Amino acid sequence: MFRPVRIPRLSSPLLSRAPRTSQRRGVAGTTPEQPTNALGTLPTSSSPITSKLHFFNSVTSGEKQIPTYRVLDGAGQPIEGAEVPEIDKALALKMYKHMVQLPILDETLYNLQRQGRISFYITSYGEEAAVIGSGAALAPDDEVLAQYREQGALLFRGFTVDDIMNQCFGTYLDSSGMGKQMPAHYGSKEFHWHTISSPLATQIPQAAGVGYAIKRDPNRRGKNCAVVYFGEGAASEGDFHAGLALASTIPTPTLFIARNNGFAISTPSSEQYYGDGIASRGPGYGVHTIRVDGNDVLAVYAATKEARRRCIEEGRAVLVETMTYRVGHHSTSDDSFAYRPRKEVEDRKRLDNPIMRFRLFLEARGWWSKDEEAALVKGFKEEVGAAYKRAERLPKPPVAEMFSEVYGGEMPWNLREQKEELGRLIRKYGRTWEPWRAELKKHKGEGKEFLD
Ligand SMILES: Cc1ncc(C[n+]2csc(CCOP(=O)(O)OP(=O)(O)O)c2C)c(N)n1
Ligand SMILES: [Mg+2]
Repeated sequence: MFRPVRIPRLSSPLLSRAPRTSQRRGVAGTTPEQPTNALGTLPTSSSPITSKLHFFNSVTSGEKQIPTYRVLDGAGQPIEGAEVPEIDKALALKMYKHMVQLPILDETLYNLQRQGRISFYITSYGEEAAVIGSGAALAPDDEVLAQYREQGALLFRGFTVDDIMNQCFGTYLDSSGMGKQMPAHYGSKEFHWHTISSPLATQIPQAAGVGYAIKRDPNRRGKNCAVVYFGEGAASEGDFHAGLALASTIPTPTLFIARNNGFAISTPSSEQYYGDGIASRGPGYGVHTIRVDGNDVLAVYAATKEARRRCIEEGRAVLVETMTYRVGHHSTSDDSFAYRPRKEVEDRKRLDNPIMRFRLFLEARGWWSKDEEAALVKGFKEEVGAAYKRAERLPKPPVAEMFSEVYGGEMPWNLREQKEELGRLIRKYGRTWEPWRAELKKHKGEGKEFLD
């Protein structure tokens, strides 16, 4: 969990130098100048002919990187020239509360995995603003295809802590996948959250397809968009390019949100791309693009809201790159201090803490106080503690459910065969062999659907 500390104004050397996540190895050529004399165009394109032998590798003019949009400084105050997005107290507090809730939930579930009580977990430490700021700017029925580190946006929609626990413990009340998925692979028809799939980037072209389905549906066209979250690491997959190409050539309301958190497990983003981050790729596909300070919740909110508006009004893809930093280990299968200095992480937590930046903003407006903070944290800790104890006591789903609802429609022949075979084995060993008896006891109904 983050420790709240007063953070200095943005004169800190750590924040004033270009963050490691957006560093380039050198910009060699700037965008070409437009020819001053009219030499015409090629017959097949409107590209003006030039006599200059000029190579380029930048999407900005001058040897500059794409700028990063920011509203709040490191101390939570609006920066010079920034327009604070229209946000009322109720929404601001809802966003803040979810930002505070997320690391409490993460800490509990991370520790439960360390104790061997769940098999896996993945935290969002440090990315609370990127996830909640963007999630808050969407309509509750926009279709979301997330990567795996965005559960904060799902909670924001109304998924409960109990829902999270039932999924992570794989209980019979798991509404995401009826106990079939690894922990942290949430899904919800009710909240328009497509089930997380582990293979990276598969959700990106799928999102372009969902955008296309929305475009074809007269009830949703002009009303909703498909939203896809992915890491900068996932953006190295071919699927990223397939998804952007699809959404730009067959225009669809698809909103691409890259979480550039500096790492893909142990691979730093400096080894992930040579160009100017993920944002530089948007113009290549003719897609409206913005880069935003991912630790500034108001900037992420404003950028996503405007991105969504363009997406829906123009029916075209938009790309948002949120610059943030993964403060936690990649997952419970990782020890990040094997590949990055502990001090770097401690410095980031202390100097650019997204929760603290927003809290200072709220306090300055008189919308939040120390006492309210203490009560909120206490309440969340109690809620999360009670929810995991409830889930831990619940049985796993009935054994026969292992085979149902894997696919829509009729059960395919191979699953029917496997189900029959399991039934034979349970009837043979289920009552007599202790390891099978013990295993069956963990399931609701104890396998009786096969025994009777
Ligand atoms: C196709 C594929 N390759 C590799 C992996 C293993 N893997 C899981 S997460 C991950 C890193 C992804 O990094 P990024 O997209 O930046 O997201 P982040 O974890 O930083 O949020 C990798 C390599 C995978 N799940 N799928
Ligand atoms: Mg990453």
